[in-house]
Amino acid sequence: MALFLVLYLTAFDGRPLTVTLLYGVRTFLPPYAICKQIDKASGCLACFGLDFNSIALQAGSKSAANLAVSSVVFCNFLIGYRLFLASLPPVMSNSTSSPTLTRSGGQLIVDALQIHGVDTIFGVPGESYLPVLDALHEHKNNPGNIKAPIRFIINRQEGGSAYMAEAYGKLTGKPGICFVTRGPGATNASIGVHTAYQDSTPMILFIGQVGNDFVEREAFQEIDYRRMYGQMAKWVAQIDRADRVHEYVARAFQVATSGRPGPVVLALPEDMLSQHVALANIPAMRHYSAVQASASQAQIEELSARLAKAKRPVVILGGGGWNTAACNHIQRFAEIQNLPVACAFRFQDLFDNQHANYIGDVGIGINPKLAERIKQSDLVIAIGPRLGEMTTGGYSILEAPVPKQSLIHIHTDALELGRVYQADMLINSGMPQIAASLAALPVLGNWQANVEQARAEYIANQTEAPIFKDGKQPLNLWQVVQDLRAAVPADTIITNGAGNHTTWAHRYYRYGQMRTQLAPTSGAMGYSVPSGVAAKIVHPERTVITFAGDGEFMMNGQELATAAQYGAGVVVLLFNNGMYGTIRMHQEREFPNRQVGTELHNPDFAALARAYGGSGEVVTQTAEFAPALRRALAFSRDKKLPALIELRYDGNLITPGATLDAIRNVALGSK
Ligand SMILES: Cc1ncc(C[n+]2csc(CCOP(=O)(O)OP(=O)(O)O)c2C)c(N)n1
Ligand SMILES: [Mg+2]
Repeated sequence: MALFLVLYLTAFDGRPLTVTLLYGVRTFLPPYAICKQIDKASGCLACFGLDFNSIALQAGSKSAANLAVSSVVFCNFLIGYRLFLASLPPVMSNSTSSPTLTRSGGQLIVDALQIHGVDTIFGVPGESYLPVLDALHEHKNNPGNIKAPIRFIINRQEGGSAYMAEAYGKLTGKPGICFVTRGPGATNASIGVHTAYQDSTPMILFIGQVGNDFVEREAFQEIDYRRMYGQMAKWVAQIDRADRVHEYVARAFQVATSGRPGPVVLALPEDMLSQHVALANIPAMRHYSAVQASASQAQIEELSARLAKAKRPVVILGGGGWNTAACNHIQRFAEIQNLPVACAFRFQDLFDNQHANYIGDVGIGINPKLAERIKQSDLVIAIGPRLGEMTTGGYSILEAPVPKQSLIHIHTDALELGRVYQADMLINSGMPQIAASLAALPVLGNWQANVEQARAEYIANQTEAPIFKDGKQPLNLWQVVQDLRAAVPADTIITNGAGNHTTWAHRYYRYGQMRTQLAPTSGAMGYSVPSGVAAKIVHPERTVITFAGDGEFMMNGQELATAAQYGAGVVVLLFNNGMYGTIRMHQEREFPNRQVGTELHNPDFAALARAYGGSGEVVTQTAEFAPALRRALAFSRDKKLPALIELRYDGNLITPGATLDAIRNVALGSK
């Protein structure tokens, strides 16, 4: 027995492996994957002919009773030995099949995700992060995880993955998680990271990376992600040691969700993912806890005093970091004070569009009356928006850097305050914090007349689009949106990317509660389909409608395969005008009659949707739309597959108010 013990302790890198020798010891150890390790290690010992029980028996060692006693003594020794090991510095090995009681870098990543409550990952696999994939397999097959399984949604292009993760972040307020491979995977994913940055969406992108042994040689697919993502992520880091995985991942969640939410990028060198860390040396980890600032009492009092004096105040909502409670508080604030509320570009769902105090969105194609109202306002209270180019009409509705109006700018990020606008008051606060404070204010005034007039102007701006008024167009897109509004429930999620067709949603649809709109403020094409599919995966019970352009759809239409694979019955309205319409519009305005690079020869979209297993229809007449929509809604609901309706219309109908011909003629007239 003693000989065996010496042999055993010296033949291996001793450490907790000793524990694994006795099958019976399993019961003394914590549950989770450790038992698997024990089984694995025991199996390994058996391979070496060192299975304790069998050796003992083969050696004819006394009786079974003696064996049991020896086992208990041995066991006590091992527990003490293990405590001793816990006091040693980390032990790491690069072996992928370490027989010690360890976790690999890949396993630690998945452990960390589980601790932080991740339920869904979007990604495209790569050989650069195989240990993570294997850890996901282990996780999936661990009976202890049945209540909290992590779904790995496999995409068809990393742009789709990153967009889906971004959409997940928007929908849930939790970081969207995306895994991609090095070089090509990372470059494909960049569009989603940029979108998350501009849209202030929490997201974490994990990228497989070249091993540290080859780094900086421009090894296969090597990129330095700190430099590549430096400008479009809140934080970019590379985890070089497996024993620091938990520290890095905890910080990633913390950074992605605190202050102004945004994307974090973590690179995972291959060798780190295969390193094993002794269990005793894995640091403990707590669930992240997002941190937001709050306005001081003095600031709330000053804001109140300014509001009480204002004659024509306007509230503009926008930015990241909102939740339903914050939206409800702002609604309460607006009702108590009777204030007009507008929403920034593509943040239209922060305030119920049906509410009497909602007066429209401040973005591309803004209602001119609303633009004028903001210009003439004597107090703009901007709660959350960055006040970027799109929300300020190119820094004209609010002149930069010192606006004519009195401005109170409230933002989650101290660095955003005063970046462009030198406001009268700058308040650094999270949205839930400021919203709760504002909802608790006593009545400071009543701007009922302003609200009623502004609301009337909003509604007037939603009546039939001028280009359809003559009734000559076979397919009236304004009527399409009216039919859509009538057919879908208030919690329907509407998604879109970029292009002129998005105006039909932004201007004529009425968004309901928070997170009924998924649209990139970054103006990125290709977002419509992945965000729609992600929305349906996150909320299978809700209706999801995607507004896609014929150009825009083709950038990530392949994700309909993902929709089919995961039973995501999204309904796609495909606006086919045979061109990159927005660019053509700008072309005619700037260089009339000199069209180049904007014409599209399209595939049969309906047949394409059917090829993915979905349904596909073409609509060319207004009256065809409502029944086609009913069929699409029923198909997507019953079959849990995507349904596509191609809206084929005259490309001349470029905006609700002007045709391409009209834009060209104006441009020619001014030349
Ligand atoms: C990824 C990306 N590439 C290019 C652009 C520039 N861009 C903006 S809108 C647009 C055309 C969109 O065409 P389509 O989807 O057909 O919509 P339409 O304007 O015709 O309604 C282009 C090319 C962009 N915003 N994003
Ligand atoms: Mg188009």
